[in-house]
Amino acid sequence: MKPIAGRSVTFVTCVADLARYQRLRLSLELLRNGALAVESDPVENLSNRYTAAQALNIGWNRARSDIVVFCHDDVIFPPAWLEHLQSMIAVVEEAPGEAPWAVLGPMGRRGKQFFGRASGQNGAESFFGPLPARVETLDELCLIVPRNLPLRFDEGLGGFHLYGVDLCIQAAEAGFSCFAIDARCQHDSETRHRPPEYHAVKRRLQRKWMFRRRNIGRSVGTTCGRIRFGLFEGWI
Ligand SMILES: [Mn+2]
Repeated sequence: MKPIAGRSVTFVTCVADLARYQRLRLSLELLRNGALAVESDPVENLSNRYTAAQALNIGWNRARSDIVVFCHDDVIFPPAWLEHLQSMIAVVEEAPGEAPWAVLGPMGRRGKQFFGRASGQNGAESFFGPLPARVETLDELCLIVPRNLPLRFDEGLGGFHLYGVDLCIQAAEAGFSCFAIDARCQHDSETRHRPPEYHAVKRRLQRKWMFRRRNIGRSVGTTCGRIRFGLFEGWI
């Protein structure tokens, strides 16, 4: 890969709410981008015609940058975010003995432990270090990938949940690493409850990985809870 300072970045967002997206867009315009070339590529989804995976794959497939950042439309980036990203990528790529990275994000989980840094609606910051940290899964609020990663979001899962968890599992199965990084963004998520759709997607994810896992264990920790892949887990 090129030195991080010379890489370009595209921000891809599945836009379900224009007011939220305007705030995100403003934060992207205010990013101090140094040597990085930055562009924003919203995928309009006001009428819900796409699932999250479909919308984000549209952006991934039309991106031409070195790095793609996928984020919720209710995320706001602080002005120095790209500088944090740049220094975290440098640390991850210089770490000895690690598999190449596939997915990075500001919040993730390994086993029972959270790793990352983010702030919520009230501005309260969560920090779980040390960072960067290798994780099993990352939260969908923000996912960072090399554009030429030979993977895509699984459009068979449907809905708007767990597509990042699935991408992290795909990455592990393909021999890549995923890391939580110290690159805080603000997530103005309104709800913490899991809608019925979450459980339907979770069952599809469990069925998908029940028998075809080689590198991941019998369960993964996610920022929404533990997902087990044992026989019958997908049906209960
Ligand atoms: Mn959100």
